[in-house]
Amino acid sequence: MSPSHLDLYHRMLLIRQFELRSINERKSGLIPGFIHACIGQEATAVGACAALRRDDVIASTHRGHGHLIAKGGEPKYMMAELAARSGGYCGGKGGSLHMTDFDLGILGANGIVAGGIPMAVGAALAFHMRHEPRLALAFFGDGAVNEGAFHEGANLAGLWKLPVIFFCENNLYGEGTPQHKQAPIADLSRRAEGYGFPGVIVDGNDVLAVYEATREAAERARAGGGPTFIEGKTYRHRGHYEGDPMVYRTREELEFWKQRDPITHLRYYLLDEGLATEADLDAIAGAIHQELDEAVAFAVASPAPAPETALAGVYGEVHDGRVF
Ligand SMILES: Cc1ncc(C[n+]2csc(CCOP(=O)(O)OP(=O)(O)O)c2C)c(N)n1
Repeated sequence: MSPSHLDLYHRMLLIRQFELRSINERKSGLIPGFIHACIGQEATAVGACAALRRDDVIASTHRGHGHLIAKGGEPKYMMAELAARSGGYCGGKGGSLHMTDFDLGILGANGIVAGGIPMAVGAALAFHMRHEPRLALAFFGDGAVNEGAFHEGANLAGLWKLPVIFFCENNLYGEGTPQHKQAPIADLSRRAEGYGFPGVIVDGNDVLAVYEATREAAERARAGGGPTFIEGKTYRHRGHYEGDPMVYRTREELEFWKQRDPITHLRYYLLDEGLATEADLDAIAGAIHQELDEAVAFAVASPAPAPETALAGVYGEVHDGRVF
């Protein structure tokens, strides 16, 4: 079933506002550590996850807040995790880079560039061997395409026709290095041909186009047709991390992409097509504001992890040769 346009808008705005609030709470001292914001990239996360089923899985990245919210992650547990509080997704021990919720099919954010790709391919291999009609989607950036983990994962997935989608959020930079200084080709989706599966390019700031491309890829994967590489061309509005002086790009370039903001784009589309009124969109913004106030209150009220739990959850428990 197609997602409702208002749901897509709601999720994208929730991601944007969650991150803006997190950035403020980092300044207020509630949140320690790094924040890698995905502001500007909300359409790739939301469009892709809208084409998945609840029991499909995603592997995320260091820029993962959007992926989690798009797959159903709850802001209050995310905010508590960012604040290093015990009520967070990983008990406050992981922070922004290590949020996981297996019940929602979130295999985890990942501090290792391309680190989620082998995990998604492994999950897809498991689904394939168990004849389960599920699939895995790995999100990664343009920089990750130059890592060995991408090539090894893509090769096996192509060879064994695994139900996996390689979703590259090409925001044109790996930290401060522009894409043309890291790879000899402009369209990274061309890499897929070498591994025997299709590569498609999509406007990563158009949530409906992203949804449609991912829906097609998911259909092919579930029908046994194997992987697809989707390259969503997009842009991050903020630095690589909060505090990045951003000396590697011009104000004009940033302005060019802000004119193509995915949320503004969808907002005008909804209003122009008569799919929503200003009042509908204001009501969504109001509900999000309240949800985020509650998320911050939840984080503030949640205690720090108890010292005696420091080693809990570090290792899986092994029973009958299986790790739990
Ligand atoms: C294996 C590895 N190498 C280097 C780093 C340092 N690092 C963190 S993020 C990043 C850039 C990643 O760029 P990209 O994959 O394009 O993702 P984006 O930040 O653009 O979302 C680098 C080099 C790392 N975390 N892991």
